[in-house]
Amino acid sequence: DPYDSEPIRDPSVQTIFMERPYCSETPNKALNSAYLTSPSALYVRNHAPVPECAWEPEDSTRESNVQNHEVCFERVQNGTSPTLKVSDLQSRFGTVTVTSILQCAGNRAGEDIKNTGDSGFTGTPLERITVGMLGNAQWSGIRLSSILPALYPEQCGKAKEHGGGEWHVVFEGADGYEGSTPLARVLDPRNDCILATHMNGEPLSPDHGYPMRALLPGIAGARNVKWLQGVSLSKVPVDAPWNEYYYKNSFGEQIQQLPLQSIILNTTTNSQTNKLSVSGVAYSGGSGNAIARVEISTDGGKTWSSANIKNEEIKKDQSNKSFGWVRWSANVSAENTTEVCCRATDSEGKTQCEISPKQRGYIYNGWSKVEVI
Ligand code: MTE
Ligand code: MO
Repeated sequence: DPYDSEPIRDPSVQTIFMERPYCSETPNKALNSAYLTSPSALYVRNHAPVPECAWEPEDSTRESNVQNHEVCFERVQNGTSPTLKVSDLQSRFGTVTVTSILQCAGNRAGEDIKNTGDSGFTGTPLERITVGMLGNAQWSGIRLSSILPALYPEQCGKAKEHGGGEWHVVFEGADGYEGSTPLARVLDPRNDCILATHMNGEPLSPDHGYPMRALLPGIAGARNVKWLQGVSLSKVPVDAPWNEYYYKNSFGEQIQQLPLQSIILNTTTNSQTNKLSVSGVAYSGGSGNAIARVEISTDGGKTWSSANIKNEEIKKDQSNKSFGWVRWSANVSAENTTEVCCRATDSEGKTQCEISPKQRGYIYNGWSKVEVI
C-alpha cells in the first residue's frame, strides 16, 4: 500500500476533504487567531503519497537530515548535473527568512461555483473548499536569485537582458510531482523566491515538503514544489499534468501569480451594542504591493466603510515587496444586517470586483460575502 507511511494527522486541527491523496483546509479559527499559521493547522494539498524522503523524521536527526538532503541541478554551465547538499548551498549562498502566504489556486472553489457556475471541482470532494486552502508563515531557506546565476550564468544573463521571456525553472518533487515558473520571476531578488527548509523556525513537516521545498511568494501553491529533489531550466513550461492540464487558466496558461485577495474569517454580533465585529485577512498576491485599504459593506456594495488594518504586522523583510497578509477588523451596525462583504485595494489602486471572471475554477477573488444570522 503506497499510503502505508503517511504522517499521523489530527482531524481536529484541519478540515479534511480527501485522505488519499491527503487534502485539507485550514479552519477559519486557526487562520484568524494568529499572524503566523501553525504548521499543524496549515492546509495540505498532496497529489500522491508522501514520499520516502519525508517519512518519520526522528526529532534528534531532523535538522541533520535537512543539512544532508541533496538536490540535483541538471545541466549546469559546464554540462554536468551536480547533486548539492543543503549544507553546501547554505554555506555558499547563505540563508534568509521571508514572510509569505501560501495559497492553493483552488482556494474559494465553492464560492466560484456558487457565483460563476460549475467548474472542474463540481461533483468532487474539493467543491467543499471554502476559504482555508491558505496560510501565512515565515519561511527560511536559500535564495534562488543567488543559486541560479551561479549555476546557470548564461541563461540567467540572457533572462536579465531580454526580460527573461524564454526560460522556466522546473522543480521536481520526490513524489514525481513537477511544476515550473518563469525564470525572470524567480531571478528577481525582490520576489524572495527561496528553496525553503524551515517554516516558522522549525524544519518543514512531512506534509509541507520536508526536507526542502520551493517557496515562491505570491505564486500559486501548485508551483511551490515539495520534497524537492531536482531543479532544471527549460525553454518551455514543464510537461507534467499539474502544469499542462491542472492549474491552468482560461487562456491555457499556467497559473502563476495569485490575485489581490481579502477574506472574511469571522463575524460576531454583540447584542448589547447592536454592533457586528468583522475580521479577516488581505494580501496583494503576485504583485507584492502593500494593502492600501480593506472596506466593508452591509448593503451589498452600495456603501463601504474602512476596516482597521493591524499595522504592527505589516512586516517588511529583506525586500520592498510584501507577500505576507495583513489582518484587519471592523465594527459595523448590526441593525438590519443580513450579509456583510469585504474588498481590498492595493497601493496601485487595484480593487477586487464583486465576482471575478471564471478561470476554470481557480484563483477566485470576488468580494468575500458572509451571511449574518
Ligand atoms: N509538491 C509536490 N511534490 N507534490 C504535490 O502534490 N502540491 C502542490 C504544491 N507542491 C504538491 C507540491 C499544491 S497544488 C499546493 S497548493 C501546495 O504544494 C500545497 O502546499 P502544502 O501542502 O504545504 O500546503
Ligand atoms: Mo494547489
